[in-house]
Amino acid sequence: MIKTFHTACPRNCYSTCSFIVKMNGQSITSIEPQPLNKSTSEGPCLKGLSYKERAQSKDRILHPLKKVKGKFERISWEEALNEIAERLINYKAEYGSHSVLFYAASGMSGLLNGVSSDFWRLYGGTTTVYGNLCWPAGLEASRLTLGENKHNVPWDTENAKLILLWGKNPAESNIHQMLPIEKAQRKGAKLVVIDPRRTPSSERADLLLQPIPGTDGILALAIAKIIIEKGLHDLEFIEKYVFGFSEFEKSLESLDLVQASKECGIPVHFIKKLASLIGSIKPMTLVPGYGMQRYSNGGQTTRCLLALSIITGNIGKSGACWHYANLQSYVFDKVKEPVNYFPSQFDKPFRRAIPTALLGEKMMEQKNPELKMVWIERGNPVTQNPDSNKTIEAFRKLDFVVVVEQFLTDTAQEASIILPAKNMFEQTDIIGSYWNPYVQMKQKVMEPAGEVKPETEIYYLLARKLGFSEEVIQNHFPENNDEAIEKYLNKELKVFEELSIEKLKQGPILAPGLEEIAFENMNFNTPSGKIELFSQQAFDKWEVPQLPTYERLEEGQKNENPQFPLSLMSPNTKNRIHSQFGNLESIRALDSEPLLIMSPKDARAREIKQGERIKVWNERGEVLIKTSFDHSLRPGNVVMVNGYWNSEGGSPNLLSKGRETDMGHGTAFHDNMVEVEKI
Ligand SMILES: Nc1nc2c(c(=O)[nH]1)N[C@H]1C(S)=C(S)[C@@H](COP(=O)(O)OP(=O)(O)OC[C@H]3O[C@@H](n4cnc5c(=O)[nH]c(N)nc54)[C@H](O)[C@@H]3O)O[C@H]1N2
Ligand SMILES: Nc1nc2c(c(=O)[nH]1)N[C@H]1C(S)=C(S)[C@@H](COP(=O)(O)OP(=O)(O)OC[C@H]3O[C@@H](n4cnc5c(=O)[nH]c(N)nc54)[C@H](O)[C@@H]3O)O[C@H]1N2
Ligand code: SF4
Ligand SMILES: [Mo]
Repeated sequence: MIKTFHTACPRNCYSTCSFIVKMNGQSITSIEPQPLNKSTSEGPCLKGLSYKERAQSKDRILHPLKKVKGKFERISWEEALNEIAERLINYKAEYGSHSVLFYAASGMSGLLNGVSSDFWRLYGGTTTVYGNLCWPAGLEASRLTLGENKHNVPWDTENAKLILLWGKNPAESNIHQMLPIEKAQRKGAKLVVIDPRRTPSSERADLLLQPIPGTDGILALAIAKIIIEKGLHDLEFIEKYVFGFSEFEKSLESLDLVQASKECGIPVHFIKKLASLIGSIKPMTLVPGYGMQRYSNGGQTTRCLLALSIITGNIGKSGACWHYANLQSYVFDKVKEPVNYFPSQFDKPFRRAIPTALLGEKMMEQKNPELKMVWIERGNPVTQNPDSNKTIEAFRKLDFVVVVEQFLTDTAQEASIILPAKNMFEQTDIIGSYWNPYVQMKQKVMEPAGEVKPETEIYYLLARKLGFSEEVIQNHFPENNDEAIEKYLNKELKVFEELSIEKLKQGPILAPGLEEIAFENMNFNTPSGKIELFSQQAFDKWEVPQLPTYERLEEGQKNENPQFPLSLMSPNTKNRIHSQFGNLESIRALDSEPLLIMSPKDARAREIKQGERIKVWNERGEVLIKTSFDHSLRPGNVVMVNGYWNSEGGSPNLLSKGRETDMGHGTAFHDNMVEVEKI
């Protein structure tokens, strides 16, 4: 008999698609679109469709493994958990619990991830990480300015008359966004893409501007200056809702258009053209991407862009929107990843915290106690955090590494013990989205494969082995049966009348209290109660200027090192979510190895041919891969997409530096200079 389940994709992906899974016993018969989700009604992407293959992959880890003389051997759960428990007890007794690092990242979202943090807190606290690899500079820039992170519902984009995709490439990273964009275009809207690369998203654009990486701040300020000089700004809106406009206007006096044009590489007449579009076409939806803020100046750059939406009054109306992140469906704190952007607010006894952007370096620096052990779940830091060589070095200095994983990733290769991880079909959980406005249930549709145990069960068993009291166990660790999990989730849902396990089983539910048009009431949760172009907090918290300013990149422009003249970007790509999916045959058939994309001009200067194997290197590492020429790429820029494993040929993070963004403790992956050499 075929059974139908409503579920949702738990990947760290804007779309957070709903879909319907049909099961015949333990076998998936189909993965189909879920029309109830208005943002993703067309159904999942190729990665979503490959979940069946992923669940059944022959490479999946199905039982605990222990490294013995450099090789992984199968061991029993009893043996694995006994060794882990014994070590946890000993490290704590001998060095203190902070000699253990708990590292979790964004591999799987869900409310149950809270159980992991609870376990480590109850263990007595650990060292953990703060900051985030992804989006915090832009989040913090938006929060400083608007008071919170929310945007109009995705389908409202079709009401825009001007759409700017600024450093975002939704045709690969958020395919469902291309539909409202196309609808808007059919109704006459103009689409402008601003990206150093010519991306699939730009194929539909009316205008593509290709700035020098990391210089968008000055481009935006130049546009603001022209708009204000021509009187195209919305004075009424500014007077009512904006704090610090006159200071902002004044700060633009010293900006020279010709110099700005030289700095960002966009000819003056194109800057003027874009200023005239932004100044005259309303409503405008500005969609800044996350890639663009992964620079040492990312937060200030984001504030410069946001200034354009503000001075033209494009906030709080249908079609008019600053479309960065929509946290309206993050109704439970724990749905957010276990990160906290502000170390001062840390739960002190629980955490000794190190920045995730400098993971390897800071792991090795810890003293009193030194780190002895790391526990990794839902993350692949060797591939995804900057400076892979440092991360590997730090791991190899430890006594003991536990990795909870589905596959033998670069990080799992460093493990002493690997515990097999669940997949999205093997446990029920509840997820939000940072783009669509739904709270959703990811339903369990099958029993875990092999000897796989979800993290909740692993912690339940470990809590017993560590001698946690019965009361603590009852309160924090659901037993691994479906009823106990649902009871745990229901407890979290109780606050919201609209939400219940039973209702969520029927499909996605709009977030309680959702504002379809964000900021429509013009309430801004900032110190002045207005939109803050001038932010004292920006200075007090992050020591950046109170106004949006353009800052030159730390590596790319300030420390120009003639030895490394090429700027390396490592954006996301269609068929992978970071380091996930690339190991599946269906994805490999399309995307088999990492490539260095470069301009033929840079290649010619180095006597390099299309498709030739070359060395990309800098003082942090090297990668040996093939080239692929891109005539549309600006000479001086090279690209290696994010997500390839070192075992597949190389992650761009072998080359990136551990460096924080100017605000939010983000990670400046793209501020990264390299040289390319014939081998
Ligand atoms: N298919 C797929 N989808 C994904 C992901 C994935 O890995 N694969 N990851 C998800 C996650 S976690 C994230 S954070 C998002 C990220 O997705 P996006 O927000 O789209 O971010 P990126 O792909 O990192 O970069 C977007 C674009 O910014 C451009 N860019 C780089 N530097 C600059 C610059 O200085 N100025 C300008 N104007 N543009 C610049 C890049 O060329 C790229 O085309 O996607 C999510 N969706
Ligand atoms: N150079 C460069 N580096 C980047 C980026 C970039 O643009 N350029 N982007 C950055 C960004 S935006 C992000 S968000 C990060 C993402 O980096 P990470 O957060 O590390 O994410 P993933 O690579 O998606 O997934 C990590 C692992 O989680 C595992 N996993 C999946 N489900 C589960 C589960 O239920 N339990 C357990 N235990 N494991 C599970 C997967 O198999 C995978 O190996 O990468 C960052 N790194
Ligand atoms: S990876 Fe993104 S686009 Fe693909 S199914 Fe999951 S949420 Fe949807
Ligand atoms: Mo991300």
